[in-house]
Amino acid sequence: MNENWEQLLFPYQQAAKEWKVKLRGMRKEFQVRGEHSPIEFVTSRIKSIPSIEEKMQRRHITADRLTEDMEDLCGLRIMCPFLDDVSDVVQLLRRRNDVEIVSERDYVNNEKESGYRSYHIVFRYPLQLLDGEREILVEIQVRTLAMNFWATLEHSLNYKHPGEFPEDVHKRLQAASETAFKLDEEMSQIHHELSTAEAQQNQANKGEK
Ligand code: 0O2
Ligand code: 0O2
Repeated sequence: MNENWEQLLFPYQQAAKEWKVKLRGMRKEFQVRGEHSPIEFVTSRIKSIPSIEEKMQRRHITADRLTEDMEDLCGLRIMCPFLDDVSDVVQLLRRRNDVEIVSERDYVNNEKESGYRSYHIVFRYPLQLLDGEREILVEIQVRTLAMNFWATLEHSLNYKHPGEFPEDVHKRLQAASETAFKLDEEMSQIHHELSTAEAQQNQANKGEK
């Protein structure tokens, strides 16, 4: 990697590492409390240099505005087991005092034309560097396992066949996204029913004592 890129991207690499620890820590905390964790697993990536250059051109972002205008240099992804968990994770992030939320995009309820669903949050994070504190932008995408399944495969199909999909493929991918969403709704409903039944059982057991 060119030295300039390495220096520019270092804080984002560091932030990604710190946030992986924080988010995986949240999952662990639910586990030690014996509670359902709305976080199944967490991944991260630093935006690749070709992808940064492509976006700078497409969005007319100049080099001096790069770190302010490109909000996803540091990206994390939280995969949730159930649909309801997505909003729970968003609430958990909103409540934290180590982030200042800049923007939120709800592609879960407002899916993209492609069929893509996820909840995107961009926030400012005060990173501690040798010269002191620096606020950098971090993007977190929150999605269910089914949304992740669809987005990962759609992305790899797009990668192998760059450009626009043929119209019939586009429609089939939209339909596949709808099927994945129905699966999410059904699994969430089952989870809700089982949790309610368990809570009622616990209540009844308490009454017997
Ligand atoms: P664990 O204990 O499985 O959570 P690293 O920083 O080394 O931990 P790395 O190499 O940067 O992680 O990779 P990345 O892409 O950030 O995250 C990969 C993590 O996501 C790995 O966790 C994978 O096990 C996990 N992962 C990827 N796909 C799935 C999946 O479908 N289901 C589950 N449950 N996990 C998945 P680790 O690092 O092994 O830690
Ligand atoms: P990378 O760097 O390859 O990981 P833009 O980034 O300009 O395309 P914008 O408005 O800045 O778009 O952000 P948006 O659309 O809210 O989020 C962009 C990111 O969301 C993408 O990053 C994907 O991770 C994901 N995404 C958005 N739309 C789709 C889609 O139709 N299919 C899939 N699979 N993922 C999508 P990049 O561009 O891949 O970044």
